[in-house]
Amino acid sequence: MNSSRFKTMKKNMSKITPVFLATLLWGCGVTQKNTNDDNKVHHFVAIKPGSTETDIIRVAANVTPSARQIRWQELEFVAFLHFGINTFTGREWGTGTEDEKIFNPTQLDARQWVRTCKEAGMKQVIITAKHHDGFCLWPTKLTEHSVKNSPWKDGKGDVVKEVADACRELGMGFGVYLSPWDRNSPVYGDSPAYNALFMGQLTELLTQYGKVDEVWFDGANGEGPNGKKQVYDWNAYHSLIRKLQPTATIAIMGPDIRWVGTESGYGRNTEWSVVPYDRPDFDSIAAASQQDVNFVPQPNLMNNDLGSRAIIKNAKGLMWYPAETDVSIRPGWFYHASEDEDVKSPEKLFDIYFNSVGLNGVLLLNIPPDKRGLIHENDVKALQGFRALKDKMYKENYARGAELVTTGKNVDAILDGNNTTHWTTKNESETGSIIFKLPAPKTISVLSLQENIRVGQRIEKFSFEYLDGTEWKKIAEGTTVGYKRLLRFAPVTAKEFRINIEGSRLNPTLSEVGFYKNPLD
Ligand code: FUL
Repeated sequence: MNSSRFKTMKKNMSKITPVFLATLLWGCGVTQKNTNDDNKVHHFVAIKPGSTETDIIRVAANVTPSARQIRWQELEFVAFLHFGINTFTGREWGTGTEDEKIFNPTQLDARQWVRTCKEAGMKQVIITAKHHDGFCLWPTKLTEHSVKNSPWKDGKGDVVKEVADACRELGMGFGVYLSPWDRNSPVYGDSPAYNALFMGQLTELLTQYGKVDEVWFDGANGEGPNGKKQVYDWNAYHSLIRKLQPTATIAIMGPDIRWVGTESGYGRNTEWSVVPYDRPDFDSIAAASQQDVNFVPQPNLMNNDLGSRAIIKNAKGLMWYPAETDVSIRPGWFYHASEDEDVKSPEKLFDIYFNSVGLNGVLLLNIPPDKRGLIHENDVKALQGFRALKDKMYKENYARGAELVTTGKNVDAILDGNNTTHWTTKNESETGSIIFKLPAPKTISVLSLQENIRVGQRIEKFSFEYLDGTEWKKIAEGTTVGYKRLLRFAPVTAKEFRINIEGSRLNPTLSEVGFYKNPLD
């Protein structure tokens, strides 16, 4: 890990409150029903007592994502929209005592938000329906602290509805962020009463706005040692979501998607989507024949290694729990005019893209609408610049048209544009290679690899070479691939390239391969 990344992790760790940590350590139980077509649960697997390391690796290689996790992973790039009372106070964490009257966007246009996101290449947006300050962006019946008591649209407006409608109109996924920590609610800390209120808020959000594709539960909680102690009923929240919106993914304090562990936009070089899960009552739960399984996510999400052999060899169970990399386009999560000149450049966003989507993650990029209720011109410009870089890079896949020579089988699958078909090795081989003989020499500087995650995540070590005369020379190497791995390197001009899979958990797969030229070379 480079030192600046380490600094970012440390900075973020200092923001993690004890309550957040305790919540993470406690974990979140959920009853999850399998939604895979084949009617077998493969995203939670119990390790039988007495299993050897070889047995565990075999199990790990066969853990696969649920249908909702596959849908989410394929989105690749999702927008976060932090908007609310903080937009009007300049705070990042509101106190909960703000007057509803200060919420007054003058030109709010949710279509502009969603269109901007779509044009940037995003596939889904997540709106902060309620942040820690408790102010609700929809006219909830459950508190007075909402848009209905603001001057915006004479209290008749509903931001959540406008965003949901715009998403439907523009063919984008729609998700809600609902902060469990609520600094306004008088019943926060009276656990049963607040849990009932929270379930009521969830019910409103999940029944009044059509299809909801993601529910994002933040783990942050800034209550100090003398603060209110709310015991969240995660189990009940999760079950309610499964009932009301069965296809929605539940992120962060939930079973489907894990926080990558930083808010920098930079994931791990080795990123496993298969991680351990353990809980004390695991045995009795596993006895439920894996049809309904409670689980607790592996707690130390900021560790550098979550899923290597050294980690999983002691696991009691394994689960598919992929990483989401969240970061803001500005220094803050909410809009502050003072940060208008600090919007991340297209080049920085491109770098983040390689370090999130290109490291087996989904990039959740926050774009905070401003006081007018519009995405600021500077942010729009940065997103357009990013999109242009990405389009330029992906315009031509230089691997297309190559003659392919392999030690494995079904090699044409890697260039068929379909990530559900794949190349693999023969017999039980955990290693293999593919040679690409291009029709003419080409200059490339980016390699894109994809595993077929429907089969699992297996590759542990790979390298990439080019033929220099009669000698193969190494260009790049890596460990995990997962859904997508992008590697950048100094431009190389050659006619023949070779991918070597040097280590894998059972037979490796490759569903798609791309050779590209980085527009920033
Ligand atoms: C954190 C929150 O405290 C921030 O305000 C922001 O919402 C971020 C996405 O998550 O935990």
